[in-house]
Amino acid sequence: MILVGQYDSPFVRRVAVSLRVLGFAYEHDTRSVFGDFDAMRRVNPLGRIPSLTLDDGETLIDSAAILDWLDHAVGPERALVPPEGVARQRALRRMALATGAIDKVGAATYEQVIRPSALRWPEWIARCRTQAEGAIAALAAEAWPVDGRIGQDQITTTCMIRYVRMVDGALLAAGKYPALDVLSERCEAREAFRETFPAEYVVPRGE
Ligand SMILES: N[C@@H](CCC(=O)N[C@@H](CS)C(=O)NCC(=O)O)C(=O)O
Repeated sequence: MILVGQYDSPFVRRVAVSLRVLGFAYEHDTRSVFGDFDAMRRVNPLGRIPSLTLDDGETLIDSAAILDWLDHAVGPERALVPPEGVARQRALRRMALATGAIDKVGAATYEQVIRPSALRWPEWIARCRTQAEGAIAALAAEAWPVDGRIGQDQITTTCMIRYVRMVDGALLAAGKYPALDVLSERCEAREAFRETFPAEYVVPRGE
């Protein structure tokens, strides 16, 4: 399998961590979704990451679809999202909050970092950050497990935390949400997270 996309994308990273936790081997294609845009569009018509090219040559796009494929491949006993009931609803809600926070912080970051400064829209940035703050506070109020098997809700939320800390640290300063600090420290200590840890956020910068 070939995973396309760099680990500073939390969507790529949650797939990479899940592949490792579930014991799948993969090659890593680290071409940039910005610098190698035309090549990326040949992999995924949307020109986005992540993509996962399977051994039979088929390419899956969108992290949620890739994670769904992985869960089905390993079966309900090992799946990272519980197969049914309240546990599944809870996990899906947490994942929606975490991916929603990534979307909103991402939108604000593209506006603040990539877009030329003369074209930036402060009210839009503030709105996106408010939405992200709501999701992050809701995740901080969840009762996170302190041991046991790791699930996709913990993987996705930990990837979200690292991403937000790289691009907009004030939203998730250490100590602001102690429950998220504990979750992040516990997960980031695992091999699958250490081996995919993004040191910095690499995108073209607007003037
Ligand atoms: N819903 C998609 C979102 C993927 C996404 O937003 N990827 C970003 C990187 S974090 C990207 O490709 N950005 C480039 C662009 O959209 O132009 C998923 O879960 O895979």
